[in-house]
Amino acid sequence: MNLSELSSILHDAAKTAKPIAQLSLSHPINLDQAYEIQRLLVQHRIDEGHPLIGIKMGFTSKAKMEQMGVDDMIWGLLTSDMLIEEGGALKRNAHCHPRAEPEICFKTSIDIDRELSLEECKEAVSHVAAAVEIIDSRYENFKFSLEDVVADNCSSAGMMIGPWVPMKEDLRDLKMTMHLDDELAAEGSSNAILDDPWNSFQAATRLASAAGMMLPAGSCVMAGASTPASFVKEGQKVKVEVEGLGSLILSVA
Ligand code: OOG
Ligand code: MG
Repeated sequence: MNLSELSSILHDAAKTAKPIAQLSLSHPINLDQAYEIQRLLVQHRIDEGHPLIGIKMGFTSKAKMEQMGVDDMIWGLLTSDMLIEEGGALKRNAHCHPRAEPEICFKTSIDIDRELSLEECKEAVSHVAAAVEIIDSRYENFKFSLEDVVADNCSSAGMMIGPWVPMKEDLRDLKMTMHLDDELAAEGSSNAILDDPWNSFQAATRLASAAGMMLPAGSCVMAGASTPASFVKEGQKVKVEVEGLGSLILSVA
């Protein structure tokens, strides 16, 4: 099977919410091939009328790497159909086994086509926000190798972004929590994200530009979760709060 066929299999798994066996078990792929599958996979969504709205970083915290048994940072592509507007709900049945995680999202203010310095990053962002990311591995039992998860667009499935607040130069030491209904499901510090979420944004400029991508002004960049993710159930409310940035609530329908 070629890379395009593998991307179609992953796309169908996402559309039908039916998980598949890990690709790497039957098709040994390297990381470059995995990113090519990811690109082809996302092209299906774009062709179906859902343009790119940004990128996401993954495994930028030890907590996430340990939970998923991988050892490197990854990045994926976000399309418009993944965005759940405020007041909207995640449809549980449209996904295989969705998990939620608390995140910080950046909004860019200029076109970015090269790796920026940390100082330049702060001039390239207009707003930041608390966010919930919904990840939904298209692999059975949410188990994968690094190549598998990259090919699967880093499990990207949905996101809700809280109220945008003007860019903050200091995003260190912010408490991040996630409640499922009234229960505390995850608690961490923004420092868990590569010591400083700005390092994640900088890594995003490096990885995207190295792949030849131009990130247009107004794009979203998700920094990656600081805590392990939690499975969500129909009827639940997911509340994420990031100290100094605010909070948001996502309903699961
Ligand atoms: C991969 C997605 C990782 C993050 O924030 O680290 C990610 C997964 O855990 O399935 O989104
Ligand atoms: Mg994430």
